[in-house]
Amino acid sequence: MLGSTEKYLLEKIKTNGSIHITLIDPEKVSVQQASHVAENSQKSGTAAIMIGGSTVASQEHLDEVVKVIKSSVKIPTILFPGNVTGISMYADAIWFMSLLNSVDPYFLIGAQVRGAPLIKKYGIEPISMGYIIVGDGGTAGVVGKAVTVPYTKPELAAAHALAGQYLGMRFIYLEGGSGAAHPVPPEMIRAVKKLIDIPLIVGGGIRSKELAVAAASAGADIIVTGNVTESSDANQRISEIIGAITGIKVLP
Ligand code: 1GP
Repeated sequence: MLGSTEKYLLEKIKTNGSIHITLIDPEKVSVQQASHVAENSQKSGTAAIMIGGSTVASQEHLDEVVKVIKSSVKIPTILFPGNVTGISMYADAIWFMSLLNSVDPYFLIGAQVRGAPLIKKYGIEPISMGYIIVGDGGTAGVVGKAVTVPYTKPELAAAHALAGQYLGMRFIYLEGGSGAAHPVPPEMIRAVKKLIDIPLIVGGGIRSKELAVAAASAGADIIVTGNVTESSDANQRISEIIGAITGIKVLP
């Protein structure tokens, strides 16, 4: 049985084509800034707000950030945890994710075992996702002890993604690393999309509508942007990105 946030995302992809999600890293923002970014992103047409990062400053701050976002916007809040400490009882949903190319069992299944009972207790909707860190991978790659898939090996990324699908995961996330100088290349997105039948999320270094269109046209169903929200012309850039990717549909 699918939860309401997952149904909402699938429905939105079906009707709109590629959709956009705003990522807010609680470590980088004050409670006020978080509310501001969420409100503006909603106005620009973002589908949901993801909250998380590779490291979390304090659980209390995370809770405050999630609470303020929930009270500022109507769109769903989805946790994007780097660890068990990334769980907040105030969120609607959580990417229940496994870092498929980590060499550390903790990031494959250890953290999930610790987090699962909490998620159940808090009534947060888990959305199963296979997370693959590619390219230089940034902080997430180092913290998650990933053997990152080089951009020159799209077929390897695709094999990871298919393995995730066969394990029962319902979304795949290709992560180029927050602030990546070069986002995930279209050839890699295309190779992954060709092999899987589940929605594909792409993020890391997407900061213009051109880059977003390139990713969406190659097969990204969900484009995640984080850093863009910190720029002075954030609203305009997010609106442009959403305007440009809406309606782009690529079949597997
Ligand atoms: C990081 O993919 C996301 O997990 C977003 O990256 O901050 O570079 O947009 P940016």
